[in-house]
Amino acid sequence: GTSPADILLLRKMHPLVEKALGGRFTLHCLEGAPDPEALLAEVGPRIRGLCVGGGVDGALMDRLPRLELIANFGVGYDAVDAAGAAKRGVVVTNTPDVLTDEVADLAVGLVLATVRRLPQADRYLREGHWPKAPFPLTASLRGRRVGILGLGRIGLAIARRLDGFGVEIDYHGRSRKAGVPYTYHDSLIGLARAVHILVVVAPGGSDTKGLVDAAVLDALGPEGLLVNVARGSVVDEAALIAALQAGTILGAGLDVFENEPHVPPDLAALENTVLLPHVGSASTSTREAMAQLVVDNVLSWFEGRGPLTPVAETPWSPAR
Ligand code: 8YV
Repeated sequence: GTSPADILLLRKMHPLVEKALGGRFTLHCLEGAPDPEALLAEVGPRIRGLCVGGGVDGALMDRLPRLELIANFGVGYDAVDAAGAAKRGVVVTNTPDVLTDEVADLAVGLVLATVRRLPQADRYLREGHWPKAPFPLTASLRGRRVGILGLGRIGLAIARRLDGFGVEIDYHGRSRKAGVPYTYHDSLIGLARAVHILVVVAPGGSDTKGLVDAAVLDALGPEGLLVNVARGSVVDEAALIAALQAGTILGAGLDVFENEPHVPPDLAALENTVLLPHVGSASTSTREAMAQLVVDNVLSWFEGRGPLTPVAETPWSPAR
């Protein structure tokens, strides 16, 4: 007997989200609205659910006094003020697990592409250099140690894949993980000193901002490679550019950047970088699974069954 809840989309999302929710809820989308500000003023007071793939701050939440749920499209939710949401009694959900293997695959691909310079070799061939001279010899994964910053779900999936490549694996994070066969370092500098390739998979946000700084890159050393599939904010991008230019490290493979979709021209001008436009989870099937999990969280919440995948800041136990 009650009227369908009003749900707000800040941006156009995966079509599956609108398709699946459209029949059961009253959907509003700010992106593409003739006057987004007027739309927000009009529907804000009625909105009970928010589907997002980007930033939500306290100022926006204050304009949505009946808000109950923020469903984030993506496992990383550093752009959502989850603590502020918790203070307001708003539940935040993300999309863990469904993208773990996809992102881990991409990370391993990026490691190999960076070590063996696969995109550079492809460009070399296309530009017609091969008949003149063979492609210059590259670094190797053989006999290397790989360090993982952030041994969470995705970090562990990357480590398991790399096991098959016969490399030693070390890691650093806030805590030592029980039951894993990898070497723990209680400092990032210590990890960087011990390994040749550092893979960043730590969550973004204020806790990890600029963690990979000039000193860490220095510790990684002139044979070192940095691979980042997490958030650009975890790496001090200016320090990275300086290190790449100076040869402090050998190269970098980056799927994420500080100010996406803008990539510093200095990074693109470097020959020892492999740069991807944030495609870790960007396969048709995985994006569909992420969209479905956004939908399922919204349905579960508004059918009174609670959130399926609440984030850590959201105080929620299934028993409640
Ligand atoms: C993005 C991601 O969510 O899941 C994450 O944390 O970084 C990606 O999957 C994706 O770009 C959709 O916005």
